[in-house]
Amino acid sequence: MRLIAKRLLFVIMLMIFNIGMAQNSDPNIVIIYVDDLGYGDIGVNGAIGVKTPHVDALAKNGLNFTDAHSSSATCTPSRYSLLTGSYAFRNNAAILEGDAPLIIDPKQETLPSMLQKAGYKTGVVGKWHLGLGNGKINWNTRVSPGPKEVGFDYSFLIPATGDRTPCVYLENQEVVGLDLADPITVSYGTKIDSYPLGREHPEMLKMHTDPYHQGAIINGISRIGYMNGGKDALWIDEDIPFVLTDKANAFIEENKSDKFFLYFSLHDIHQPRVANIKFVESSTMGPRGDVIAQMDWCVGQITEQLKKANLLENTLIIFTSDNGPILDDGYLDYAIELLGKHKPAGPFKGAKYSIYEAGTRMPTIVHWPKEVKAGTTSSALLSQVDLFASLASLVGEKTKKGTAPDSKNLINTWLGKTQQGREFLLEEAYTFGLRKGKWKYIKPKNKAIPKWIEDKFVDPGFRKEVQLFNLEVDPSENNNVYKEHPEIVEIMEKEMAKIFKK
Ligand code: NG6
Ligand code: CA
Repeated sequence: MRLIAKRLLFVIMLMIFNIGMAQNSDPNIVIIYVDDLGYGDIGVNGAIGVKTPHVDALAKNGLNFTDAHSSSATCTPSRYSLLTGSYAFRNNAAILEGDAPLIIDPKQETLPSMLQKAGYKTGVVGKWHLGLGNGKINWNTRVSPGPKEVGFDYSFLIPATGDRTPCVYLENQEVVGLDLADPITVSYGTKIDSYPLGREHPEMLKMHTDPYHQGAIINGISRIGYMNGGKDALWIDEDIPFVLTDKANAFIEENKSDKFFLYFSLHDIHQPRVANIKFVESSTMGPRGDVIAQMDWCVGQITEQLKKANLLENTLIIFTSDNGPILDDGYLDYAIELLGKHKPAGPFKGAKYSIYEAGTRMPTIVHWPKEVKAGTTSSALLSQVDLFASLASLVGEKTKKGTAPDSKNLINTWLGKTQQGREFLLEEAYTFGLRKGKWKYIKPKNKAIPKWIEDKFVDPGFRKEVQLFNLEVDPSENNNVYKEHPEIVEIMEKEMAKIFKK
């Protein structure tokens, strides 16, 4: 009897120990989400005009992917898919103005709320661009719903983009440094009392712009949208990377004894591209290169902070971008003129907004010394939409039925344990692309394209005929072979119909 009791005690102790171990061994998770960074913009992928030693170090000590994709060629849709595991088209997610309502339903499970269930402290620092509130936003009180309501315990946000009003930070959904005697109003479309406008005061501008960015002038830069009030709360563009990095590091410091998930969503290298004086002329490409160097510095700061807290070994860092590179997105910063031999998209065709590969094929590095072999590469076909199900599996969470409908558990691929990626991969732009192995199918344009895109990019990716490319022999999508391979076109169209019907 005593022996049985002893054995039982031993088994119970073993179980307790195991549970403790399992909890302790869950990694911290940090997604470093860069804005508009192209496949070829980092050293390990062949960058010429700028050095990125900190990002390269992540690759050297981790796993670098050559065929990993954001789910869309623009920001809001990619972020929506990342956080919900659902394709953006299912919710008509498109680039949002700075006063748009939140596009994630607070009732639905999200990547951060799933991780909360698994015991993680969750935080978002940086660019949001998923909308806030329910309609008309009052910026002078707590803005809700927002990150908290969709699963982030902590938030420090740039509400939309650097080139859109309001130009203020929100911490836990309240404007930072707001003087209530100087309340904020914001408007898109309807003219309101506003800071001086770019279109009326070009002499006040640091950088000239296209006609779409000639609204409120703040810090010498004119933006999309009107804004009034909130003088004490205005951000200084040149300080944004430092402010965000400090907040991200503070989040790590505060949560170092818990498991945490940090979604560090850098504003760089989105426009307006104005580097801090510390980084001016740190590249040979002018402002666009300088803000890549600045972004690289931020990455170094985060890894340094994790190292200092003794957490680097067991932190899963996923470094990637929301959409492809863009040289001229409205502000005159000589990115085209100063490019030299640097290839922002690497060998791929297209750019931000484009359905060609460069629109969604992202620089993607996974770093987790405890689990991921250093200095490896993977050519597996992967989409960011899969991070939801993959991370759920990693932390042992089941997702509710109907949650993350497009997300596949490919955790072993993300960690380099297999090279087996997706069979099919959807790419969203102003039309749709579908990948299967070496094949890339492009559906003829099916959506109205905003006039400014039509004006600026005569991208044949938007044309009306079917396109099919064999990326193995034609990685830059120059030779349309759809007539030679009707059988592949058929497979692709069938699969696409299935995705749309789901
Ligand atoms: C576009 C802006 C562009 C950029 C983009 C969002 C115009 C003409 N252009 O609407 O400047 O802000 O939105 O970029 O309005 S993204 O990376 O957040 O998708
Ligand atoms: Ca972007």
